[in-house]
Amino acid sequence: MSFVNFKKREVQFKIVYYGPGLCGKTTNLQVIHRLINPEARGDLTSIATAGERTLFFDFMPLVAQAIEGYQTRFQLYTVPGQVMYNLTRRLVLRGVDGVVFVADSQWSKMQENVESFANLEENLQLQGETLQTLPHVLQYNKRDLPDVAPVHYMEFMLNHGAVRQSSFPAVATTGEGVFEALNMVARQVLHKFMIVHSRKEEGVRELALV
Ligand SMILES: Nc1nc2c(ncn2[C@@H]2O[C@H](COP(=O)(O)OP(=O)(O)OP(=O)(O)O)[C@@H](O)[C@H]2O)c(=O)[nH]1
Ligand SMILES: [Mg+2]
Repeated sequence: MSFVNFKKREVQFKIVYYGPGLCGKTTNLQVIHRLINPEARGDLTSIATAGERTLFFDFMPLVAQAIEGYQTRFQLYTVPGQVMYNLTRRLVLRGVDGVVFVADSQWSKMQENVESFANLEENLQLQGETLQTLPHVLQYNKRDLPDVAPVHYMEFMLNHGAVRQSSFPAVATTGEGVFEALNMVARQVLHKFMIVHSRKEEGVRELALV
């Protein structure tokens, strides 16, 4: 949930990377950590098994100048993709402001992508959220592999709602499509925040995007 601290002049948002096991969620955070200016990010914390599967979550804070006079913090999280960790996914999703849904482009993973997307919708509903109002983007990852489905097929499977969401082909290992997806979800999150807060009588009217 977005959080404003007027005293410290700080605004905080939570962005969650969601998707099936091994689709590349942790790799997204790793490449952001590697490529971004170190002054703009904190440490990457990963709670994983020896086999590098996410056990609880990965976490990394980013700092941006997005709202005039305020420090804007984006807290990036990943969920564990393995089906058995659904309770953990629900915990990580609490108070989410925006989602990057990472799909694995390989033909063999299409069913898992669809199931994970349905699982996201179900878990959001349990906390009174819905993808209809929650900022989110799709990332079609692993485009470098040989046996991948065409982007239009993935759109047909995962992006067929009334409103077409932004989607990005990606190769998370190199960073291709990673910042594009993050920038877009961050923009959507900020946009929603400004709309919601400009309606409230909290003295937040002074907030303005940079
Ligand atoms: N070829 C290729 N491999 C990738 C890409 N992105 C991630 N991988 C590899 O896929 C494997 C799984 O990546 P992770 O980032 O750990 O996947 P995850 O979604 O965090 O998996 P869980 O934590 O189990 O949910 C690793 O070996 C990555 O190096 C990509 O774009 N192309
Ligand atoms: Mg992971």
